[in-house]
Amino acid sequence: MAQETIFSKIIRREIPADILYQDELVTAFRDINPRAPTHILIVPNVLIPTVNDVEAQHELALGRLFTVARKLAAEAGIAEDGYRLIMNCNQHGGQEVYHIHMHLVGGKALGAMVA
Ligand code: IU
Repeated sequence: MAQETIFSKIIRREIPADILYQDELVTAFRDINPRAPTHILIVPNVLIPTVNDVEAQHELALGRLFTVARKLAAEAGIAEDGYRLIMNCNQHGGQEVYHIHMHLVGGKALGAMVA
């Protein structure tokens, strides 16, 4: 059984977070340490520690990350200018919280990828 992180407590609303969206599959909240004017985390409600742990049964929730990202980008007014979606995996990927999450980052020119 994977170890829960603080994100599970946010999803269950046991600790405060600026939650922008929640449904039966995913939760989106503002990153506590924003790296851009818009920095939102979109997470599956079920605990999946890393992308290496993704299985076919997760496809619905992981697909929902994208439809919610699209909706929140539009609501933030950054859809047309553009934004970046990021998922970090393990140590070399810079992952700090082991409950997979999509970063929605925008509101300024981010420049070319990568790293
Ligand atoms: P990473 O992809 O695991 O490196 O990103 C973790 C993010 O979670 C990072 O941007 C943190 O600022 C953010 N975060 C948060 O928003 N709230 C928290 O309670 C914790 C981390 I812990």
